[in-house]
Amino acid sequence: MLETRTTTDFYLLEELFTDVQRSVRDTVRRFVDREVIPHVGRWWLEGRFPTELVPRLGELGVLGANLPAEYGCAGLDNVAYGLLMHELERGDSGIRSFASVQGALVMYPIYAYGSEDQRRHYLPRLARGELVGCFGLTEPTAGSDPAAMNTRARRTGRGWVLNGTKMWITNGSLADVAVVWAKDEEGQVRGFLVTKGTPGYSAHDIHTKASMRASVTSELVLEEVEVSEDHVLPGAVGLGKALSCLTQARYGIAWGVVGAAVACFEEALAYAQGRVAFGRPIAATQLQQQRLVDMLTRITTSQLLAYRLGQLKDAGRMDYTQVSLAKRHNVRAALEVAREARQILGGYGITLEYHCMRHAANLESVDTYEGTYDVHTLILGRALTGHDAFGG
Ligand code: TGC
Ligand code: FAD
Repeated sequence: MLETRTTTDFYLLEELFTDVQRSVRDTVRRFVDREVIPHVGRWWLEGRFPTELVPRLGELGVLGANLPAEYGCAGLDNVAYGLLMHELERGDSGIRSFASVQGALVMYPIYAYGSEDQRRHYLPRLARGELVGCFGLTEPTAGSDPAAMNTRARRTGRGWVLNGTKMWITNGSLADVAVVWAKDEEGQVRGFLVTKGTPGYSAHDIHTKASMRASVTSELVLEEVEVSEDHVLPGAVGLGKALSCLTQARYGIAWGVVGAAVACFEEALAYAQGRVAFGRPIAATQLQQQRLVDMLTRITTSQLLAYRLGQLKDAGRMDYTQVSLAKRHNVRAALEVAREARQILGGYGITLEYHCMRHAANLESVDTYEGTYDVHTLILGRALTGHDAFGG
């Protein structure tokens, strides 16, 4: 019989990883085993994101880990970055979301579209976890179609005035700095940095979530918020710039969700071996073996997609439709694995003493955010056929 770790590395990807990639993965794995997994069920039940972990995430170098060392980041390659996302989400999707938002949706746009002063000011502090960021694109009436946003930016003699509402914003009320997307008077989308305490800016948490409970999700309200010219991201002009940040976050998600799936699979396999029904372990029944084989197939397929995507990203050859395919496939595969694991655990599977139900509930959000399964279908459909089916 195969060892569990080997089982979840069925195609021996371990052999392809460099020493640095393995070492990064193992460091984050130990952290998650010791500091996340023993407590996360309680945080989830309490509906609390563990802010005490933020400095630890900074020390570990996971925040903006694939951005350059000259800005205080770890400067990792994208496979190492993917492996650490995998480990964080093996703990909980909410912990991975915190790191995804901070790195891919806040640090990346400052790095890619900010001024040199903005980079030097924000990136080292965000990397250390001294500052927290959030990313405000979605609105109450514009999620899948961000081009329909209503948030407006009006130019004044001294800078800009922002008005609007953003919805479902991860880290919203925790954030010291929000990357806010708004349309200017010509209808051009632009990115702004709004700092906590700016008059007219407030964040209100959403408390009724039955998913992503160990994560802060907020509404942002902007009422006549004045920002000076040095709070504008000079290169962030056009919707494509906002969408390019999503590509970075979706890349991390394609890796991360495999970690959640592995956690569920390992739990289900161990449970099936020990649980006896009708005088034999349920692992000895054909039905449960089929479930386990389907789960392993989904995990292995997802691992291969993520790894190859990482190679393409490191080679500068990844395009956003490839990211859509991996995000769409891997999240749905992980969700199916979590649901199957929950079935194998029977009644015990619905409790927070086990992990699969929490992962399944979280993955419902992951399937929706960063482009729903449907939206990625339409992105890929358009790329394949040349026909834009978003409106039809
Ligand atoms: P469209 O014409 O497709 O695009 C406008 C311009 O942008 C380019 N582009 C991209 N560039 C880089 N990365 C991408 N992913 C890109 N997608 C498009 C595109 O080539 C075009 O460039 P140009 O030069 O021709 O102008 O614009 P559209 O309005 O038709 O867009 C449709 C659609 C569906 C593709 C897009 O709006 C979309 O992806 N919608 C989903 C929205 C979404 O994912 N929101 C996520 C919000 S953030 C979040 O959920 C955080 S969750 C927490 C966590 O991450 O952990
Ligand atoms: P809608 O766009 O209203 O979609 C509703 C349904 O209609 C979906 O099934 C969708 O697939 C379908 N649909 C939409 N368009 C079409 C079409 N053309 N054809 C067929 N079907 C269609 N956003 C941020 O900006 N920053 C964040 O940090 C952030 N964090 C989030 C955290 C959580 C926990 C959640 C749940 C969401 C978060 N979001 C964030 C928002 C997220 O990106 C949106 O929820 C997502 O993009 C979908 O938008 P929507 O909820 O408005 O759904």
